[in-house]
Amino acid sequence: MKRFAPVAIPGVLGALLTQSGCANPSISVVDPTGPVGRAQLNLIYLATGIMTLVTVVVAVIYIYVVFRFRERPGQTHIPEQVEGSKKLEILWTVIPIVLLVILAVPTITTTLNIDRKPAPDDAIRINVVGYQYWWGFEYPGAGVTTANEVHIPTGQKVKFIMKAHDVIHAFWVPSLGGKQDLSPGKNTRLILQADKPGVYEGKCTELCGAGHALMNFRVIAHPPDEFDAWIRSRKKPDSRGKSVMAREGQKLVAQNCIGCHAIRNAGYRVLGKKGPDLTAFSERTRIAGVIDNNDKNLTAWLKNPHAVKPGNRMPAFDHLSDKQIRAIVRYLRELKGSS
Ligand code: HEC
Ligand SMILES: [Cu+2]
Repeated sequence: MKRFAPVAIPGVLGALLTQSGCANPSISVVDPTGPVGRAQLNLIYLATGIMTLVTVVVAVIYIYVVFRFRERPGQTHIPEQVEGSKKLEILWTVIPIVLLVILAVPTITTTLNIDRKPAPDDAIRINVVGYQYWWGFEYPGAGVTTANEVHIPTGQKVKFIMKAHDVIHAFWVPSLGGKQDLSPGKNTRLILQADKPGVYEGKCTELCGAGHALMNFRVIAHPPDEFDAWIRSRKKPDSRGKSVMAREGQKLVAQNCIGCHAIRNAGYRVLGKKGPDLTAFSERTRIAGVIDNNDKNLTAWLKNPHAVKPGNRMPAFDHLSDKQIRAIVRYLRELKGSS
C-alpha cells in the first residue's frame, strides 16, 4: 500500500464509490481480513488508481481542447491542418507501456507469491470438493467431514486442496482472498488465513449450471482453542434421535435420505455421498447455503427444495405426510457435535 500511496488515492475513492453498496462487511474485497485479501486489495488500488489517473488526464485534455478550439461566431478561416506528429505518436505509445509495466510487475509477482509460496508444515489441510451446487469439506487429519460451512482457526495458514466432482467450480471468499478454480480430476490449492474470528461469505464464481448463483458457502473462523474444541466435538458427533418423534425421524431418514446423505455416528450402515454431509446439522447456520436453518425453512426445503434453490439436485419429498416431515425435521434439528 505505502509504495503506491500517491496513485492509490483516486483508487481508494473509486473503490469506495463502486463497492459501498455491499453493506455486509463479511463479503467485501475492500475490507479484507487476511494477508491474501490484503495483497489483492493493494493490486485493486493500484489498477484503479492508474485507470482513474488516465481517465482524468484524458478527460481534462479533451474538455480543454473542445472549448479552446471550438468554432467561434464570425470565424472565417479554417485552422491550420496538421497531419501526423512523431513526437506525439512516441509519447502516447510510451506512456501506456510505462503504465502497463507499473501494473504488470506487482500483479505478476503478487499472484505468483500467493500461488507458489509453500504452506508452513503445521498448516491445517482441508479438502474441498465442489458439487453441483454445494460444497463438501473434509479434515483429513481428524477424520471430520462437513458441508457448505467450513470452520478454520484464526491466525494460521489453512491449505485448501480442491477438486470438482462434476464440472468446473471456483472457490471465492472475498474477505479472505482468492479465487481458485476447482477442476475434475486435478487438485488445485489455495492458502488462506483469517486474522480475526468471524463469518466470511463464500461463493462459487465459475458458472456451473442452473444452481450456480446460489452455490454459497461460509468460512467460520474461530480462535485456535475454540477451533480445536470444534474438531473434537465433530469427531464423536451426537447423532441419535432423543425423543420418540426424533427416533421416528431417524428411521424415516434411513429409508429416504441416507443413500445420498451421510450422518456419522447414527448407526447407519451407509454414508451417502450424493448430497451434503448432514452430521451435526443443527449447527449449520443455513440450509443449502441459502436460507436460515430453522424448523420452518427445513420443512419448506424438504417439501420443495427447488422453490428454495432452483436447479438443485435434491428430490422433493412432497409424498411424505406432514407428520413424517415433522419427525424428520425434529431429528435433523437435534443433530449436533458431542459436548
Ligand atoms: C437423490 C439424492 C438425495 C436424496 C434422496 C435426498 N437428498 Fe437432500 N440433498 C441432496 C443434494 C444433492 C443436496 C444439495 C442441494 C444443493 O444445495 O444444491 C441436498 C441438500 C439437503 C439439505 C441441505 C444441506 C445443507 O448442507 O445445507 C438437507 C437438510 C437435506 N438435503 C435433507 C434431506 C433429507 C432429510 C432427505 C430425506 C428425506 C434427503 N435430503 C434426501 C440430495 C438428496
Ligand atoms: Cu459451482
